[in-house]
Amino acid sequence: MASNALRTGLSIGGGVLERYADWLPLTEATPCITLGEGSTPLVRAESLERATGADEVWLKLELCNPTGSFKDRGMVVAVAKAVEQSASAVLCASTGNTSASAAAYAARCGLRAFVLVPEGRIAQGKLAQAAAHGARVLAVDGNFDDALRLAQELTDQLPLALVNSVNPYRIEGQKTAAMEIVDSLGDAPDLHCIPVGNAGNITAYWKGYCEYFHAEIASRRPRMLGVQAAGAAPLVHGHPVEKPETIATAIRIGAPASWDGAIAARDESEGAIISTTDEQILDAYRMLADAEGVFCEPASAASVAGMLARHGDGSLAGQRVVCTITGHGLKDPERAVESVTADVVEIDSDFAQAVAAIEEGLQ
Ligand code: AN7
Repeated sequence: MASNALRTGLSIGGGVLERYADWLPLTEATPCITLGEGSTPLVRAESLERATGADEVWLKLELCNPTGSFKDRGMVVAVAKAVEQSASAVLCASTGNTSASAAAYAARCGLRAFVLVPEGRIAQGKLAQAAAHGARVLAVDGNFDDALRLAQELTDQLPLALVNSVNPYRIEGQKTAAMEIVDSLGDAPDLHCIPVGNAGNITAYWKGYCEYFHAEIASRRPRMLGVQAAGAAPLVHGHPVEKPETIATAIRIGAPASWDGAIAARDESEGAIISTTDEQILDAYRMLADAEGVFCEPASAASVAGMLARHGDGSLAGQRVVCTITGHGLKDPERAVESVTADVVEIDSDFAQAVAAIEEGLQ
């Protein structure tokens, strides 16, 4: 009884560990930690329905998680297991969101966090999060793939818990997003679009859909459409990319750790992994903000860019589609300022000038 009271007191409604306990590798000794992750909104996107001919397009707003990205679902499980295993510190390599999430959950659990990031190539908001939560940041002179290699070497040698998605607990937690979608819609969609970087998330969604299908909670599984950035599209080319480049820094990854998981998701679902240009990603980024009121980071817009590139001809008629929106636009404020033309009029503190600016704006 006492432990139940403690559990429900951690967050009203419960987080991922509490709500999906039956589907996660928890034991009596796993602490039921939470920052209120999961239970993210699923919202209709009518402009995307018009653009693709789909009956329904839904956006799974993973940017509404506590640290502003989908990473929290997997991180809560990985950090809970690290606590269970008496780790005193966690470590990850990251393009930014994993490090923000690791730093937050470590802070909550009193663990030290070390994060390896490619120097100068992660969005400011993400760096600010790691700093705010007191993580030690190792700014690596190299790209994400170099940082991940180093992270694996370090955790092989030192008593630190590796909380990248090579840690299977991360995938277990992240699969709950697919389960939530089925719980919300009553069944799996026809098509699921998702950005792909290190490929943990597409692997996790596919696992979640498969588990619900085998448990007969879902009557079918979706085709998975993974979307990479053209300059960082190893899974499309079929070989690693040595120098990945894209403005979508979150998915600037040349050698995805969950390579096999992504390929299995693609093939078993009869789906596809495609690439879109940075321009297509930014067009989708602006469209989501402008036409749907959803301000995501560029990498997140890749799912929508990919859907539009493949199905902008109306070929989704009769289908129900879900796109995962993985991270928040506020993570990368410089990108927003650079890539949209802000509608700013400078005026004195003067009624008549304000009215003139408003009247002009209404035209
Ligand atoms: C917003 O934080 O890899 O294919 O180190 O931040 O599971 O890697 C982030 C990846 C998509 C790609 N959207 O997911 C990291 C990191 C956003 C992301 C992805 C990431 P995966």
